[in-house]
Amino acid sequence: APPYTLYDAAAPALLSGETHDIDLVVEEKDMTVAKGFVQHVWTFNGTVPGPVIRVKLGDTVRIHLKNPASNKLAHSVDFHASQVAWNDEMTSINPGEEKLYEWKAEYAGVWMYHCGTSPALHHIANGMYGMVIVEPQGGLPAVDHEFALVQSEWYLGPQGEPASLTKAAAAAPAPDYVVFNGVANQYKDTPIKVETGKRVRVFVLNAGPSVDSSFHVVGTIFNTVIKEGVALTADNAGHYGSQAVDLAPAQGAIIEFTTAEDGLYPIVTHAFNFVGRGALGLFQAGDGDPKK
Ligand SMILES: [Cu+2]
Repeated sequence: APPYTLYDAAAPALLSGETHDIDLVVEEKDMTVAKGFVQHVWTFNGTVPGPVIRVKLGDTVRIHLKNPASNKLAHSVDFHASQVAWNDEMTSINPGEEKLYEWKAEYAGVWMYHCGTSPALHHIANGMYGMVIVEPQGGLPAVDHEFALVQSEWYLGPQGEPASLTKAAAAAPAPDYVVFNGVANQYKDTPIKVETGKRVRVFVLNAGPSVDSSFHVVGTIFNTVIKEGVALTADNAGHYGSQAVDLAPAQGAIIEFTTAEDGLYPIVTHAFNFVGRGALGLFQAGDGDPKK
């Protein structure tokens, strides 16, 4: 298997303007999803997850979904940030077709998008998902670092073939890997660098398809958690904090914390059976060495 491609964890900047024309091109391709394992994945714009789309409340988003003739399967897209009829914008298109899916960002938050073509379980399990960030009224306050992390599962099929629908469909799903941004352990191999004592914001989404996340960053306390429209903010009168954020499949959150000293701060789901199966990354504060 070729080496995997690192997925940049930095959150993209807010798109400028009020109307956004965005191409989502479906690409069916090989991808190294963990060291030694290649799957024939289905993607939006060639990556798993697909691109992070960041807009603000009130914006109009015009998604141009394209399914090139070189693909083998029908595909579609479902934006959870939109309010549209399922049998209108979300219908599937065949190879060689394209369609426009226009929606208005009417609610702020961290949202999932995914292919909904039957069996949607397989299209999600094989890579067709991504994150939408809708900034709230007045925008998000400035912080020092912003990242986007999408948790998801891999149910490996044979080398070079799509993920296993049979394994994904098990009543008690047992993924081979649970990963952040598509690849097992990539941020353990290449830690995400932050400055010590600076404010870090992470947009987190659990794309599933089926396993819950308990998102936790070892050695930190979240002083801000905005999850599914419910907000814990750093200025709360009782000075409450949060240690782990439970995200069922398709739920998202904005979390914020600071690192107390130079060192390493593991990124995990505290559903700990998955930490040894790919769900481990690192934030590195400063040079990573607390002793210096
Ligand atoms: Cu699809």
